[in-house]
Amino acid sequence: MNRLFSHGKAPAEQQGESALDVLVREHNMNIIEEVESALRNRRVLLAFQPAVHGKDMDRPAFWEALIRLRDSQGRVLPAGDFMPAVEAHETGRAIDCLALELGLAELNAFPHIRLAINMSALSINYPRWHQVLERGLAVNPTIGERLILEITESSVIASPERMKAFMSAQHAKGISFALDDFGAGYTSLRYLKEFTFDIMKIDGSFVSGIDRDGDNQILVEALLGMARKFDMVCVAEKVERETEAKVLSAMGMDCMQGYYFSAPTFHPTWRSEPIKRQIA
Ligand code: G
Ligand code: MN
Repeated sequence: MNRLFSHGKAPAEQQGESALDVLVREHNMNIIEEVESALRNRRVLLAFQPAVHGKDMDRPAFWEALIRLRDSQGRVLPAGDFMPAVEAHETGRAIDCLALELGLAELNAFPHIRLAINMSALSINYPRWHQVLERGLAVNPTIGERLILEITESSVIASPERMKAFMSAQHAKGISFALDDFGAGYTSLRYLKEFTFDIMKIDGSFVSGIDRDGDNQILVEALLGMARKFDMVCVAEKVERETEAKVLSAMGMDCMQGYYFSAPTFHPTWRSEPIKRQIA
């Protein structure tokens, strides 16, 4: 029975938690249980979305692997539905490990693709994540240079020194780094200076309506200029319309990703198409 509707106050409420706090906490606990059950039963899969070349939009430069869970009813849950509830917990680390394991297996099975795999900066201190990576790299020496690790700027901050050491160790193996959802956080600009990201992914909120929104045009041009200055490949996220794609391409955007080109798919082209289309 839901404690909110039981008689008397729930113990947590007596400790100063509001009814809303209790509701949120219980909702998150349900999500964590759902995620743990999906992990135990390996109801976990990757969806793939291409980031295409800005000047040759039919050609994917790389693909982003996006983790999805199937819940107990068989429904597919996108990462945004469960990651915020689990990111800071052990369960978040388990998800990062599984996403990496599945992505490395895909890179091994298909030697002509490049994949970007999302991870939380919290996983850089997690020994099992490193084990998964080392095992994957040992199988096939070309994997490192075809692997991109995407880190959301909001998760980078915790320990900059460790982050820098981690990045330089992975760079030595040929791995690249993408700064995800750039511009959406608070301390973005510091990251460009402090860390050596290879790719800047401009947050979708700056891309939306760029064909009509003069402010977004100015902001994206400025971000692109910063990417150039710091020698980063620049990717516009969440491109949804042809008119947006044209403006971005004319600006000189390196790569574009979004529903206009393809929604994330469980049936990526490399599993069915001839090899020559898969090469970036
Ligand atoms: O934080 P990150 O950029 O990794 O999030 C990617 C998420 O954005 C995925 O869940 C994906 O399904 C979603 N997404 C991808 N392309 C688009 C798009 O064009 N529009 C919107 N609204 N969401 C998108
Ligand atoms: Mn991402």
